[in-house]
Amino acid sequence: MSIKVALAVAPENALMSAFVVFRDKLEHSMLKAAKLGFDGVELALLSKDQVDLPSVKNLIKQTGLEIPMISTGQIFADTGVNFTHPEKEKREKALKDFLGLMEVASELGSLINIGRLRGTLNEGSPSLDYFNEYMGRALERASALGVTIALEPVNRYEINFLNSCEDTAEVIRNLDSPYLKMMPDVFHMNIEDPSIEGSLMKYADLVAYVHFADSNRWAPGRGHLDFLSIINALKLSAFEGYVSLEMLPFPEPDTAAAEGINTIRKYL
Ligand code: LER
Ligand code: MN
Repeated sequence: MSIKVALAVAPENALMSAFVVFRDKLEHSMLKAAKLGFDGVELALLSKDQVDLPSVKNLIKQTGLEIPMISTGQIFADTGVNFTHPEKEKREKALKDFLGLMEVASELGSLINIGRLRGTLNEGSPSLDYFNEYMGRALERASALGVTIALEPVNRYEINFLNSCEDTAEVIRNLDSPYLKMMPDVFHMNIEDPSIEGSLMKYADLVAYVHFADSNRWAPGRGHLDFLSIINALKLSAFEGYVSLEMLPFPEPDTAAAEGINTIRKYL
């Protein structure tokens, strides 16, 4: 497998905080993505009840697309539950919903991400212990199901820990599980990392999946990130996997998707 390209999509009732290009019936999104030349779609989900597995499997057959990633930020965005929440009930709810989506990932052969769902570190609370406990429980299930969790560094304006690839790599190495990898997002890296290309190469052994958006979170080509150089760094580090366009649907979804894939394909 070389480098493949996915598009982030969500069901039509998805929250506005989902950074997806198509917010539509999965069938419509997948048919459009296939026509534009994507290899897969990343599904942003809130709960496993949103997915009718037999019909998704049919769509995979019909379109030839893969579903390489189930993203889980909406679990947090919907009700604020997360792995470090001071209330146990909210931490348990975050884990329960996450494990439900992990079953979907297992059925579809997808990775699953943890971004905002990890929560924040709160002074005077054992939030780091909570994080380690809930990550440990998530990883136990991941190993039983054979699903890889991709931990995403997210910039400081959205979350207060694991902002850079360096921080995230250290935590991944400490948790020491073959089912835990990293999902760098070049939008966040542009804020947090000393060098996007440098980090992609330095942590190549951990990188399982990469989010692409330009510096302004519009389609690659609309901002000032150098995607030729970023893609060359991935190639130099022998990256094999998906880069996924997780970006704002501007100026409107069809244009964003088409521009994004055209820019990326030119450099691949
Ligand atoms: C999610 O993948 C992401 O990149 C976050 O910025 C969402 O807050
Ligand atoms: Mn992202």
